[in-house]
Amino acid sequence: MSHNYDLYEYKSCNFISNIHTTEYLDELTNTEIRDTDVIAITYPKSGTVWMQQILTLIFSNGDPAAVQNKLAVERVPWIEIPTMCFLTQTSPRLAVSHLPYHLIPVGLKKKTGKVIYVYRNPKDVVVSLYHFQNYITLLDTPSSFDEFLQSFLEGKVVYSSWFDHIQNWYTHRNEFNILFLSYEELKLDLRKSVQKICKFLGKELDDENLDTVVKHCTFAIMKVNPMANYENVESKHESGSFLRKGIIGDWKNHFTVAQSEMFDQIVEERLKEFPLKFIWDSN
Ligand code: PPS
Repeated sequence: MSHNYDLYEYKSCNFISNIHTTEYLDELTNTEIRDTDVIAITYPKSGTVWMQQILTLIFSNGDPAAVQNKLAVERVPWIEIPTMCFLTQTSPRLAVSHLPYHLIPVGLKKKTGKVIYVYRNPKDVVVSLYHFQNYITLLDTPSSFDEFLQSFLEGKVVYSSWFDHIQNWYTHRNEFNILFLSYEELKLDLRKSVQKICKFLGKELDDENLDTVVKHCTFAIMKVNPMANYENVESKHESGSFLRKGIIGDWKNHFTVAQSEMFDQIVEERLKEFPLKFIWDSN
């Protein structure tokens, strides 16, 4: 399908034309960061929208109206998308970003603001991104899963290499006020994960408000909330949605045994001695 979007490289990272501009990315590097800023960092398809929902609800003390009246991007914008107005938000600014470590505003590296880095097992990331590219107009449709898997492993996808992203963020973790959290932890125990996030942010919720946060952050409720499921995004076809399956281990329905073994070997080589562990299935 022909469209007006293309990937382009800026400082070793792939961005989307007409969405990201180099002028704004330059400006962002030196933008002022406030003590009260909270930014969830993710590689694409690792739990960004989930964090938009969780952060909104925590900061509204579990008020469901906060996630029912406004699109997730309007409440918790991507910092690197100029039209989303991160810079003009009032404090506390809640935001998300897929930016690699080297392009993040330098102010954050002075331990100003708080960062929550959410990561997901990369086999599920690649599957989720594959379906997303088949669905959304602004990214090219892959010719096959196998071809897409190769592109992912070579970092020839939006935001480039998953390996570089997680490694660089983790290596430089001491420069930030940062919490690392996995998609799978959120999925396996959402309540405990929300409590962990609250503790990190210094927010206290009573049991009732915590219950409301958890309820409105479940996949089932988010999927039927048009403000969270991005029903307004331009898509290539009617079937499909932003919130697709929301499970751990869907890669098993897509990878062949050979692809899985090859992927495991690359993970082992690229992440030798990397301390964060990944959860590959829900058992
Ligand atoms: S994006 O486009 O990068 O912002 O996508 P992102 O939000 O990072 O990731 C989308 C995947 O996260 C899943 N998701 C959830 N899973 C479980 N529970 C909840 N509440 C939830 N919210 C979002 C979403 O379904 C995408 O994963 P897949 O595997 O494609 O379903």
